[in-house]
Amino acid sequence: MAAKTARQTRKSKNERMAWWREARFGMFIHWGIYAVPAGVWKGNRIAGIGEWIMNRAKIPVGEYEKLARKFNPVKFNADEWVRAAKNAGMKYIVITSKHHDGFAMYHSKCSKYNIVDATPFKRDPIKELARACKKAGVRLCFYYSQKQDWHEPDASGNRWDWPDDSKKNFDRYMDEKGLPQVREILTQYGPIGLIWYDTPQDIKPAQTRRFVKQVYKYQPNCLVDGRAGHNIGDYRSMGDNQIPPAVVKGDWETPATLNDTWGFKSYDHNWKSVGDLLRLLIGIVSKGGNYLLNVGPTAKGVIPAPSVQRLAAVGKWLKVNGEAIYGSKASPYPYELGWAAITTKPSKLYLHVLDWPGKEIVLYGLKNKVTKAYLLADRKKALSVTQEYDKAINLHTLRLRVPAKAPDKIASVIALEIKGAASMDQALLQQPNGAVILGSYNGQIREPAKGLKPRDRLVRGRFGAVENWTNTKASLSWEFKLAKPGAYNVVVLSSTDREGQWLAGHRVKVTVGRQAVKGALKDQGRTWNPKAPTSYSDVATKIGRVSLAKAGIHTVTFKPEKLVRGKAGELKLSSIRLVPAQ
Ligand code: JFZ
Repeated sequence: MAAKTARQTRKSKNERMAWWREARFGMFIHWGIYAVPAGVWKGNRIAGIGEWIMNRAKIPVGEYEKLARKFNPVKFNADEWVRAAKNAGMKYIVITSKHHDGFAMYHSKCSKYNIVDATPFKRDPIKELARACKKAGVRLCFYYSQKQDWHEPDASGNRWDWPDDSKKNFDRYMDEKGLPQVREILTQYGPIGLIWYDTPQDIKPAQTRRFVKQVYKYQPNCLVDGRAGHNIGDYRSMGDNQIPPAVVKGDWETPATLNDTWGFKSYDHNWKSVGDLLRLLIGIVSKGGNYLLNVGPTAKGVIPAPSVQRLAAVGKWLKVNGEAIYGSKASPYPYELGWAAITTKPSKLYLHVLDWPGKEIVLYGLKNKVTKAYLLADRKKALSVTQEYDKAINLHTLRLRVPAKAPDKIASVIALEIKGAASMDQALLQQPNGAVILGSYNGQIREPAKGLKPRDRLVRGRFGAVENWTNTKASLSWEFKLAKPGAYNVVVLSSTDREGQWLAGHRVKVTVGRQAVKGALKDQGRTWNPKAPTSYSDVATKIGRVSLAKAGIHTVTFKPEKLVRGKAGELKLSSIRLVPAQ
């Protein structure tokens, strides 16, 4: 009567989520027999993510199966893998127990297509990993591809071997392989932190419910991710490498790559820098999420050295600054500051300074009294604090005396002890460095109520840009609070598409109060958009200069005047920036 016992011992949602909310940072491991071809099939480099090679190259099951015989990860060492995670400061590991290729990376009793029965390795690495995790105090979790299984005629995804969808009986697949395997991974390896289902595709609600119930039946306190399907699950999974532009309420997680693939590819060396990784971690946590960062071990069982090195550097930073990450909650600002990011705990605010201004740090908008301030890298030394309030423009200003040189090249964290829960000015504030960042995601869309076809309406894109500018009738506008009157350059940032392509020539108009500037978009420099996968960049165009005589609230409106058409797609507006013209 497992189900009955389960119901009796199930904790509340908050209790079940507690470890995960504390953890904030986990290791994803994509490991399978796709690491043998490692992105190359019959001498050709196959584009796309490595674990999809069977699908991308349309490899028949009979041929792909032979890879198992070549899979012999003799260098696999569970303790080393767990040490890499631990050194990085990661608190949980999510490993692919079975990916879309259908190959079980553990000893499955209901399918011979598994690492113990089908490879010369013959060991069960998951058993070894479970033991190593237990020893090190890291939570073990499993990825399981519930809907796609390219090895099975009744599951989804393999149309090159089995093109006729009408012959597929997914319930039969579930009963014979899907559900029994989920039972196995929940009963063979001790307590499991969470099950990471993926790509639900056209799964039916009843089928998703069966997969989710199967988890709770065997481990009532195990969590289920948000990709089980039909919004069932314990937390939300963002798209791959997708970071929301601002705080998102509720529990969520971003799965992310260290280079441009999940499963190992021999020729993908596009590693994110330690700085990028730390900014991503801080960015995600400051918006309320967890960061699940991937490694793709080789067919020999080794996590690539460039991954291990970068992870160790992240861990080194966390040793000093972990207090600001683990168990912390989102920023009280409804937008990104750019130069810094904020995380919070009861009566505490952590200011992660990304662009160190030297000597004095200024923060606008905090209404609470600050009772103490110190660097996490130098806790014993109190920083001197002054707080002012400008009644005329309703602006709170906090000043901190700090060392001239940043204690950390990438991110230095200042802890602020405050009275009560953080209370923040919700207006969009100019930043103390003078920058005014008007992100598209919090701009107000204005378009005619009539006369626009539904397909011509603006959309808020996944990475914060406002997209689908097919007409010149729509506009985007913001109100912001200016602290420093003066002259400002108006810069438009627009996004490339996923291939890094960008179209020049759109003529746009930006109105600031009663002043208007106009110009055509041209590429004057690109920066990688950290909210999006590696190939997306923001392209900057300075289109003019305005002069703002008065502090206080101002209105900015962006409107295209003439749109060009081309292969790279329509305009995607990321943000408007006002930059002090020295
Ligand atoms: C899926 C898998 O297909 C992939 O192989 C990898 O395991 C990844 C973590 O998840 O791919 C997805 C799933 C969802 C999105 C993008 C890729 N999404 O929502 O943007």
